[in-house]
Amino acid sequence: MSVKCPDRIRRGMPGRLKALRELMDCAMEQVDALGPEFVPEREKFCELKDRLQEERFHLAVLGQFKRGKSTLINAMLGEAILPTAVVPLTAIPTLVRGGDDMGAKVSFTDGREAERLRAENSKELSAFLAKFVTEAENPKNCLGVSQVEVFHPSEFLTQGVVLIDTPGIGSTFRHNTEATLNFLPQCDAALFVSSADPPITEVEVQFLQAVRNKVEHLIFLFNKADYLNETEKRQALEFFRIVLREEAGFSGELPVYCVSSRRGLEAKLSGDAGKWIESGLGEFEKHLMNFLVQGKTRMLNQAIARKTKDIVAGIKMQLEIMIQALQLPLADLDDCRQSLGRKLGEVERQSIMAGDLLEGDRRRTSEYLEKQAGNLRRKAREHLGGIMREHAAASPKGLPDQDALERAVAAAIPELFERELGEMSRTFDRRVTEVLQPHQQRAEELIGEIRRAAAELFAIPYHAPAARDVFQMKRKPYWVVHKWPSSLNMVPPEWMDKLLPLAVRRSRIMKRLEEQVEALVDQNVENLRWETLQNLNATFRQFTSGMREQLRLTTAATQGAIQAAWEKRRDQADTLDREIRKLREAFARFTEIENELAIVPADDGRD
Ligand SMILES: Nc1nc2c(ncn2[C@@H]2O[C@H](COP(=O)(O)OP(=O)(O)OP(=O)(O)O)[C@@H](O)[C@H]2O)c(=O)[nH]1
Ligand SMILES: [Mg+2]
Repeated sequence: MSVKCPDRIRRGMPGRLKALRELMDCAMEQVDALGPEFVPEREKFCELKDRLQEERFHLAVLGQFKRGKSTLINAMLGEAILPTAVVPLTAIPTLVRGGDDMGAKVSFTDGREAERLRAENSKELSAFLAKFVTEAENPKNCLGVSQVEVFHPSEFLTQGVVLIDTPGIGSTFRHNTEATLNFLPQCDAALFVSSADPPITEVEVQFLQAVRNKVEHLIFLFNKADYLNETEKRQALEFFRIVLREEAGFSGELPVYCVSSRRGLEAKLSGDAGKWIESGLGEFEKHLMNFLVQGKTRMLNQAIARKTKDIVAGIKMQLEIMIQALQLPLADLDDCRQSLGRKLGEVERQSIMAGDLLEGDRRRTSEYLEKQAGNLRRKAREHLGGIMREHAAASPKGLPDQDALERAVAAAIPELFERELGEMSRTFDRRVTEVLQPHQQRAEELIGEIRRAAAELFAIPYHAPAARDVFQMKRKPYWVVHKWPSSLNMVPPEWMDKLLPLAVRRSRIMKRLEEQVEALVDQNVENLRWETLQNLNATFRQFTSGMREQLRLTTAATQGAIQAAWEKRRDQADTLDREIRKLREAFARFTEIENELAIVPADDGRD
């Protein structure tokens, strides 16, 4: 369905448009009317609009087990969807997103087909989820679930927020804490849930110290307020704030909301607005909505408005070229065509050279990865070897208890490699961004050269292309639950072992164990190296094809404008005046759109 262009733009009236979306629809309607030369611009608008539509705000709910994280999400949804219990429960990170219907999708680590459910009601959905996300029904994630997505038509979610329910930290499943820490950089903000029973613990303080550097925006919730009277609430909150400042190292204004998720959920279920306010969640929700509108949405809208403006500037330039070309004598137009053709040939040669330099940088970055993998291998061997030696030293006769050792290694591996995965990804993110930056600049210069050459030939103003976003390393989401190989294949002692002197026996056992640990290290490092290499290559591939496409589009747009004008001159000499008038009108409308884009409201008019 085509959306109509706002009247004031049709009529050329200035005015303040409310929504960026509306402006983009308007620009699309205009390019449609201009004809097939502008199909690539239309596609670019569509792509930006999809991004605007799909961009999601990742809001993680973090905290120690049993603080009420899942109950809080249920209260915000207004239905008991996520399983909650009095024992440590949520074992798999669960993404809750907006959808037309209620349902879920469960993905698995081995790539087998995802299980899906379209639920009739919250009870059915909750029972389905319990089978996969709870420690009770899916102990130690024996079903190999990698991620669970829940879809819900709640108004809050359709605003573009994805709530992420995380496994509680500090439970007996230690690698859950590492996994949670590693996915933090991908969260746009987090809600940290604590409560008075017991008061904030050492584990929470340590966790918060780590979170502080990884998540830019944190909002604190002090849950289960219904257990406390007013005086106790004040005391508990004061204590919580002191710990946040003095132990966890936070400073400045600390947004702490005292809430009762249980009461909030009851209020939503019974439709009691007063009780919802009393639960403290009303005020918290208001704060959150404000924060969302002012934070990410504003940044995203501004970025999209900038890009839209850039496309509009390109369109205007094409229109100017066409207008000029339609007015030039045919012989001059031919000269311009040839000069531009020569310039484009030159830019093409330079872009091939730039491609070779980029390939060199890709190779150097892969070599750097190999070096990193080597360091990690050494580090992991030392760490696990240390555990092995500790066991040997602590056991009678220096012969390690192989079962106990296997358990210790199995516990240490996910912890070590989850942390290293996070470290390695962060190092690579930085490195790849640094390496690609000059290439990006060079590509932009080449695009600028084409535009400048056309502008000079046709004596029209030159519009520099807007700088693109910083290109970043592609990667899989951290919340994918990794399966780190961690079991030692114990070699049973040979009969002759028993006959050997103790020292020889000990040395034989230790050697076998060392070989086993090395094999495990190699296997895990190889997994990590392989995954990072795939991401690295994918990033460079996408960067190269993206830049080539940009150059191709700029070339095609400039040449296309001249070619279209040339053909019109040849075939429709009698209607030239009408054509020029039409193009000038279009030019004026795009100028209007450009002006409106400059004042696009940051909140996209969602209020
Ligand atoms: N009184 C009271 N109990 C609550 C409140 N919020 C949650 N609970 C209870 O606390 C228990 C734990 O709640 P969950 O939502 O499962 O906690 P969680 O943080 O998701 O726990 P894990 O998934 O194990 O990390 C449940 O019995 C809830 O009913 C609250 O505001 N007040
Ligand atoms: Mg939970």
